[in-house]
Amino acid sequence: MKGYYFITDSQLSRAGNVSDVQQAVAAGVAVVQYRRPKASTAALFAEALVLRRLCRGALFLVNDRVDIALAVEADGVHLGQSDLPIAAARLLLGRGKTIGLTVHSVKEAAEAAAAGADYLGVSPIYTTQTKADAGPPAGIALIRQIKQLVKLPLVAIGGINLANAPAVIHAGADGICAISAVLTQADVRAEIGKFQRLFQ
Ligand code: TZP
Ligand code: MG
Repeated sequence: MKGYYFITDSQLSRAGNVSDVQQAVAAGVAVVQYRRPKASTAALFAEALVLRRLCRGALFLVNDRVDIALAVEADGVHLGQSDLPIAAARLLLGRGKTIGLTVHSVKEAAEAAAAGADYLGVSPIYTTQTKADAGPPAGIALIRQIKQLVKLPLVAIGGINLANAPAVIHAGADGICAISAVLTQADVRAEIGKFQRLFQ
């Protein structure tokens, strides 16, 4: 979970999810999360199968959908607070798979750690237009607070760009995700590279 964490977004993508994931893998990202909340199950499965094959060397996680993750033999899932509980997801996926959970508070972070999450998404750090129901921005203070309490890797998300990313990393984020800041740019691979260099 160290470094830039890639998440797909069909709405913001210029060249499509397949091209974006190819660019992300070429940039050397450690994680690719396939997120496509509005797609049908059939469309999700078909595209996940293609993306899964592209992610050699990168962890391939599916957003929300444990069934799709199992069906394409993904490396794990990223869940939200209203998705399947971690214990149930773990039962289905088994111990070897990665389960991430989005948290919005110190309380949710402590609960996620107790439930056996492998890493936490801390969200949203700043105001975001990319996820309508992301909730109010928590600011980097939440990263610091969770870091003190929980020993899991923390991936920060929400309104992160090249200007504010250094402060997010400094606050203790192990990984950062910036969706619009990367996918609205013409050269996705080059843009990811700029975020990766912040970790060097
Ligand atoms: N989960 C919490 S905020 C968010 C997701 C998927 C969207 C982040 O997008 P951006 O464009 O980096 O603000
Ligand atoms: Mg979700």
